[in-house]
Amino acid sequence: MSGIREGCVFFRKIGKKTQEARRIIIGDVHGSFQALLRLLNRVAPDSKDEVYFLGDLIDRGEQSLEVVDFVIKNNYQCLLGNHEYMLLKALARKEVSEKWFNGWIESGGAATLLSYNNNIPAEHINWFQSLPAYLDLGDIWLVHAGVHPEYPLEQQTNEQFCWIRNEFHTMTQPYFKDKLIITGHTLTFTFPDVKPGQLARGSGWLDIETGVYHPQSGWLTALDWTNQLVYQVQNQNKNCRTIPLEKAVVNLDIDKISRYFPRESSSKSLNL
Ligand SMILES: [Mn+2]
Repeated sequence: MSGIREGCVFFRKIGKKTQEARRIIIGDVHGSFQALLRLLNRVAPDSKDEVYFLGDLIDRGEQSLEVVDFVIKNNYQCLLGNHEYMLLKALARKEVSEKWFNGWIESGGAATLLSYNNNIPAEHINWFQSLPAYLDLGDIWLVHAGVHPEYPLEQQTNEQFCWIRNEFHTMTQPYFKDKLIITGHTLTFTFPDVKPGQLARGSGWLDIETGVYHPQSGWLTALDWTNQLVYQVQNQNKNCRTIPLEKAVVNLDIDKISRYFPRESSSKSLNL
């Protein structure tokens, strides 16, 4: 096989060097089942390792059903993303959900309905309903989109945890003193000076959503927090790579992103 493939195996061994159970965090999959299988083949989690998905398993890509089924069957942990949130709102009650239904369909939900042949089983709906908005893992804190910097957690809703962008990304002080917030949701390369495939770090947070579905990127990311390694597969070709976290991440200049994304205009619309 090709050198790239051998390289993948080589790096996998480095990643598995320690005996310690690994904490693996995976960004938004968006129905890209083949890319997910390739990624997990590289990461090769064993039964000791803990695998976490940051939400948005569904929509945009063609195989939402397969992705959800796979995550459920493997008993991996998953957070609620705004796309699962939209699905639940859209399918909740016909009379109140037309706006949500149309919004969801236009945001990639059409591909999900096609994948499910218009019939999402109750088991999957119940599973979506059971997903937590955030997970506290001690030194790291996982959430799909972020938190509002000005409110305590108990005053925030799933809409904030699943959708927030500007207020969160322009924080000048970390939300937690002793925890790094790890998110998906916002495409990293929409921040200034971040290239497709790179991760983005701000004040107390790290965004690993590299946009597997996006024509400008195609990278799907898994972060091995234990070994500080980033595993990535490319959905548009057969490329894959493993990079030390510090080499994969761009530290954002908060003044610069505040100019790109002024706070006061941010909370008015829902960016689906
Ligand atoms: Mn999202």
